[in-house]
Amino acid sequence: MQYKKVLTIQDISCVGQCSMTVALPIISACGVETCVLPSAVLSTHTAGFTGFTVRDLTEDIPAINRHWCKEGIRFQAIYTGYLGSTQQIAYVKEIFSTSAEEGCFKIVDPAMADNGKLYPAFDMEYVEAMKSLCGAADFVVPNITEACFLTGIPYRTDYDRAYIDSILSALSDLGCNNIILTGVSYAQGKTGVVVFEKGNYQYYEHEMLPNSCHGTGDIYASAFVGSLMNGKSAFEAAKIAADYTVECIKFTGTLDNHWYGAAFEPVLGKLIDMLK
Ligand code: PXL
Repeated sequence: MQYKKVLTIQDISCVGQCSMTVALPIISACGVETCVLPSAVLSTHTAGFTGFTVRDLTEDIPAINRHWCKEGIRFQAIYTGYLGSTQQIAYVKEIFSTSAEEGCFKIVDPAMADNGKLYPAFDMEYVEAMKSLCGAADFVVPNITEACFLTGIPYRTDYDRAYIDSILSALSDLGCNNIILTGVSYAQGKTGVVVFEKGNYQYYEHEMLPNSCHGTGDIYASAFVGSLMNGKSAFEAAKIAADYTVECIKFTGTLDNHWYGAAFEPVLGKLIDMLK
């Protein structure tokens, strides 16, 4: 039996329960070897902390990939999240072409925006580059804000199915084959995820919790990747990831003053159970 390896490329926020410190434990808990390529090292994430340090690792990426190529290392999935620079997006595309095994799942979470706004580190040049990375992916996992930046469609909080259809169609025009659009809410008190596979629309609706947490996009994408690597269909993986993320947010709501991330660790057992 082949032991599958996932490569995840995103930053290490040393403190903050997001990006690599979420992806590595979650995908590993799903029983899959998780290799990492840190895009940058930050003292904390950038959403709510001030004065954080950043060490950009763009320059290290080509040599790391050259070494992998020399060693004949190939991945069965490559999952990208928050990247440090536009140049890194070009390097990631190179890794897609040199280090992906035949049939490799390429999953791109264009982690760059939320609630109608880009994260502080990004600009429209980055958005442009991200469009091309999404076009090279098998699965993209944007939230509605990210989808709007990628497509140029104005961000709305009040919308209907026609609005979501227009986003899906514009993302497909970018070359996105399979779209997992998160945070789609058609009814009060409910939210959900759209799975748009080669033009086929499916929707999984679940409860919307009163509290929201930073980093849930990373938890969602990581659980999606872990489930996909366990042989789940895109829809099943999207559903498991949604149910797990809800559990994480619920648990975090029981904690005092846990503002910077979601406490995903105590509910990892539930994710493992969902995969059985
Ligand atoms: O969760 C996305 C994310 C990842 N990494 C860093 C961030 C953010 C969101 O703000 O700042 C450094």
